[in-house]
Amino acid sequence: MSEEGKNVFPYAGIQTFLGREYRRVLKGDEDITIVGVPLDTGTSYKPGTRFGPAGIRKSSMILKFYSGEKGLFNPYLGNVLKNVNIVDYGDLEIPFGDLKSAMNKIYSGVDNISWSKAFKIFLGGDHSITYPLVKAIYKRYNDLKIVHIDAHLDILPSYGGVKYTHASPIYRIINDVGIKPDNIIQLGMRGYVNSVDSYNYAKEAGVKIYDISRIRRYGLNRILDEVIELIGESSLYITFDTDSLDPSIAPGTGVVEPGGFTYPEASEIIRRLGKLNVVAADFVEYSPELDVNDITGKTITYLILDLISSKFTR
Ligand SMILES: [Mn+2]
Repeated sequence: MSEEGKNVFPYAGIQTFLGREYRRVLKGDEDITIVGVPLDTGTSYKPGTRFGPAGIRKSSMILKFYSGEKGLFNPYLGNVLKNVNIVDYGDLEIPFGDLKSAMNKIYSGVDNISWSKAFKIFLGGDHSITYPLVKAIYKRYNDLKIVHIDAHLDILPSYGGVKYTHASPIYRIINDVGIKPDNIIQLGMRGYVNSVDSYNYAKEAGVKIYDISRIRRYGLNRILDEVIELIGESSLYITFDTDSLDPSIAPGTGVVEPGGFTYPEASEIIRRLGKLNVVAADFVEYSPELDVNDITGKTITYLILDLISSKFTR
């Protein structure tokens, strides 16, 4: 199978998502553009997500060998992503230590490439990046709805006096971007880290909250039927926090919470949402330095594949 000069093996060559082309100047023929957003200045706890995009690329490299024009094969789905043009844009250029400036750079960085109709996947980065990402996407899709998959509500007005943090993206999306709370659906909240004030704020504002206990009590598919009905034909943005997953399959994140989604649960959510009019997604809070044997990176890679294979398999 070896082809001379092509670095076909997964441990060889430059690391990009699935080993696909690194393309800094978009041409307009891309189906999917992968964009890294390396930042951890917004974290309130263990840092390291600035290495997230590189970590996901590294974890995805094992699939390089299988990921050519013929696409990938899955025993259940069959062939997927055949002739789907996936490119890796590399990372947005953003500073560390100056969160306000980082937010502006993320917004303008995405705005600069959003002429391209390609489906965009953003690799975080801590969750503060979702505010400028959504701001840029909303500019092009003003019917945008949000599905937020997370252990945490992320809806604090500020955290210890700091406005732009990974605890606040949903608050910023409502109050600074102007997305109506009832166009935001939250899945998977659990644990003891969420404050009663932020929960009450979200509830009263009209955010649709499906905590993980409710999802399990009523059944994932029944809840998803409801969620899919709420979204309808609208453009959809998915923001996926690594800590929505159970720590046993996702130790590589700063704020772990027991009792999270299993991979089959998260996969089912992502694959069903992938059939809607999803226009962009982010996968945030992956911290490779906290990972074990790339378990978390591999799980996120698979969820990204679940999303794009669901969306692009017709
Ligand atoms: Mn979060």
